[in-house]
Amino acid sequence: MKLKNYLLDEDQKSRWKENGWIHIEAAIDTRSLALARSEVDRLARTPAMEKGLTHYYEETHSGKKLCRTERFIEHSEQLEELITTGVIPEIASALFSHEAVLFKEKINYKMPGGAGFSAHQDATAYDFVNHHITCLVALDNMTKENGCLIFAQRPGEKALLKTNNAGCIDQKTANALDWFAVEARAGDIVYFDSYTPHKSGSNATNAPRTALYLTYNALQDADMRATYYDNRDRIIASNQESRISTIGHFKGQNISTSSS
Ligand SMILES: O=C(O)CCC(=O)C(=O)O
Repeated sequence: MKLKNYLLDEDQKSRWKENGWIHIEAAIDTRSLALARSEVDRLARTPAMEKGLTHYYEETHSGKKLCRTERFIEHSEQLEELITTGVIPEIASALFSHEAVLFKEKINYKMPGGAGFSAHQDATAYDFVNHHITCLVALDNMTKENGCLIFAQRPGEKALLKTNNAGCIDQKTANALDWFAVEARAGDIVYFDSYTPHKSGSNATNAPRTALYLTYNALQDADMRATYYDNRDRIIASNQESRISTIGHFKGQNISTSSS
């Protein structure tokens, strides 16, 4: 899978340092975008697998819909190549100043009527390593109407904001932040740090808003993907946990999981 050759310029590096996120427009060429979309469609139709492909569903105004698929690189050579080789992990490595390794990968479908996410910092959701960077790959245009990401300024490079019982940013703290929506076009990528506060709205349009979220950590902190997913398996199996994450940031209703 080919990406346009892309290197971070000085302006992007300083915006990353200042804000903890950067938006790179048209990073993925049309052919690769079409291939990624068709692989995502295929994965969405592929049955969940024990210790493998995991699907999560939510109840929407038009019935039960797929909201997330995780742990899929073993089931798509094309997506594995996009996610683990070439420009996407190379930029993550540049942002870490160390070689990056994949921590987890997910597809958020945000179907029509699909729910948004409460204000949170990913650092509260991811165990095992304390610093992650996520690359969002927009497979559809992401707009305010269909629930694009909305960022706020980090309180400090590695500072955590006050949380509520669900592990999300407490309401009063969230209300005091300045939020700005980052709209993106299909083929754009957006990197954000695990300490960057973010949230999103629901999808009020009639079309899905599909995006890949590829989360990396510095390899020098260990390769924890297998451990992370083994732990998720245990949580899901032990208490029928139906949250899509270790924190309760997803606002969807009647969440259900199928991993086997
Ligand atoms: O896809 C979205 O709208 C936001 C996703 C998000 O913040 C997350 O999955 O942690």
